[in-house]
Amino acid sequence: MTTTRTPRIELGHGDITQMRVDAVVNAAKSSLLGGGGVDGAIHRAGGPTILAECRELRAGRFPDGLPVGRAVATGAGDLPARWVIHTVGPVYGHGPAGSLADCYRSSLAVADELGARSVAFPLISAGAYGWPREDAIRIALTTLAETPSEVTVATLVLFDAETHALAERLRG
Ligand code: AR6
Repeated sequence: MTTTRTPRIELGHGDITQMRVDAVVNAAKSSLLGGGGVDGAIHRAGGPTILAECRELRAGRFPDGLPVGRAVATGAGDLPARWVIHTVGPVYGHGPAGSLADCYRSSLAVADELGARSVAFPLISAGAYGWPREDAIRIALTTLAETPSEVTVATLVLFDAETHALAERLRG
């Protein structure tokens, strides 16, 4: 039976790679082969096994890369988490409407497949991909709160103090 439960939302502050959760979400690029921002931080802190698994995914399920709005899991290498869930956010102003919300929904769906109960999310698309922070925060909080999932705690991790304070205000 599909669940009707929704995650409890928490706000976190700082480096997502240090979170003691079952799964950490990566704001990846479609190639899955690493990059800057949170993606670079996850691969640096997690070590080479994450990239090796990403290369396997490219050789197998996703020869053309992971589409925007979709999500896929790997192990988490040396991170405290067990899994990394990679999702590709839309570049602001491009891509189909709703694809940023799709990232949060598909990441929760993958977390359910894994049996992850605690998941930490970065503010997807709000860095290199240019999404305005306030809108990105609203979409993240609304989507996480409304998506049925067996995940009990979804933590939205804001990297800097100003963005964290903005998220606190928007959550009310
Ligand atoms: N922990 C938590 N949040 C972080 C961290 C961290 N260690 N580092 C950055 N952020 P971005 P995007 C925040 O650019 O916009 C990459 O090169 C950051 O302040 O990481 O989805 C990929 O390879 C911002 O609020 O992701 C892709 O090519 C948020 O994470 C592309 O950038 C997202 O910023 C993806 O761009």
